[in-house]
Amino acid sequence: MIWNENIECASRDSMSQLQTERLIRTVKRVYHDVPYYRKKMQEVGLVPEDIRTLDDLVKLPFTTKTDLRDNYPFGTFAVPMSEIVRIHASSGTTGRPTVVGYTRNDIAMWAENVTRSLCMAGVTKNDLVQVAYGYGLFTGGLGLHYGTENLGASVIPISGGNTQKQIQLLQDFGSTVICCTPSYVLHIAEVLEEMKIDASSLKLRVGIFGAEPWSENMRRDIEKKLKIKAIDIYGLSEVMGPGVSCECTHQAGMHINEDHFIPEIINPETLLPVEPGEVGELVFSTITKEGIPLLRYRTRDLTRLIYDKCECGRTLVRMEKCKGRSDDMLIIRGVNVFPSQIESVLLEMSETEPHYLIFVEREGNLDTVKVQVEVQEQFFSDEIKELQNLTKKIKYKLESTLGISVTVQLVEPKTIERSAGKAKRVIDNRKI
Ligand code: DLL
Repeated sequence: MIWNENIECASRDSMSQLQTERLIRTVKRVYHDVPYYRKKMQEVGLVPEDIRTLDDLVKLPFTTKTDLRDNYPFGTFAVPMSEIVRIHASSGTTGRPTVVGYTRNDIAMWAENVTRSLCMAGVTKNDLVQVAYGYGLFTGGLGLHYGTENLGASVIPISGGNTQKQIQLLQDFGSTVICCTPSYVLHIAEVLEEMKIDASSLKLRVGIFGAEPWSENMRRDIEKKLKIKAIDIYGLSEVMGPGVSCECTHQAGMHINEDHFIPEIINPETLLPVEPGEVGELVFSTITKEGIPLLRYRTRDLTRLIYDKCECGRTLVRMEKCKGRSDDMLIIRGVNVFPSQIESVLLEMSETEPHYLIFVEREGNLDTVKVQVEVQEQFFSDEIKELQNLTKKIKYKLESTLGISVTVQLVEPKTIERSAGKAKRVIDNRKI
């Protein structure tokens, strides 16, 4: 089902017209209402009247996470606090979190976008949706919650963690949809196996997974273990939360809700737009948000845009599964390495589990990478020679994919810490 056909299947011309009108309005608003934006525009000699078409977007300065942090907590809000009905904040591994505020209209707009996403994933009002993203300052739980209610499906607001309880509700309530991080659902699958519960005895049919990068190989693994369709959902708190884009059942890229968010892809070094279809950093301008509108926000996520019409009939532009983040990219002895490449290799192996850690150290002037990965129970034999052979095999595959040398350490199943939210997979101990 398509939730809002007029928009989701609009012609490129009418979408561009709508985006242009909304962009012009947003630029005027922020110039007048947010001193931060006025100052930034004045610095490059821009007035709102300079922005007349979508092509003028590139004239606007970028906004970064640092800009939001410098104006912590509410400095970039565009409305008085009396209009703000909800506040969320991004986890932020270091320093201050990024704070976002929503007006009543923003909450309704967010719910609409998540409802569209659920419909893309094939969820209907007859579904029971177990929301296992964290509820709280993180946008995952409440974002999926409002979208599910708006669709008219039944929401089970269990939040993240408490895996035994998750499984009990999957069994007793017969949840048909689960929403959580891909790493957490793999943990649920693992506990199901330990409890000797056959996944096909559950009613689960769809999973809506996001909030962290995950590879195609991980998708296949989840689909096989849980016998469900695994759908990728994307979003970030600064721009709204989950539902900025989502895959449809064709699983061929995530449709961006372009009537609210204009995407651009730039080269993160030159900051210039890339050629259409090329990979680069995703940048969003919000064109309907009231609480905290963002102009040209640099997400740091790397992807590319697909403009062809999708088989589902939607014309909304699609973004490919995120390749990683420009700031997650590891530079190891001058070579660019993405954690997602390592994940892909590990998940192709039949002997390993999808649980791994990447350690980066600096010894003298040399960077070293160690990949720690769990081995499946049946392969974790006491025969040292076999384990040595497996280590060699993984090392060879990783090295030929990445073009750098790595050390591989096999560990026993279930020794790497599991997370109920976003998994932390890279431990970079270099002091640079
Ligand atoms: O993670 C919002 C969200 C919640 C999205 C639930 C999907 C599902 P933040 O905590 O602000 O917001 O983190 C945003 O997470 O810039 C990406 O780097 C990453 N991310 C989110 N979704 C995906 C995805 C939420 N599907 C940051 N694939 C983003 C890859 C993702 N990375």
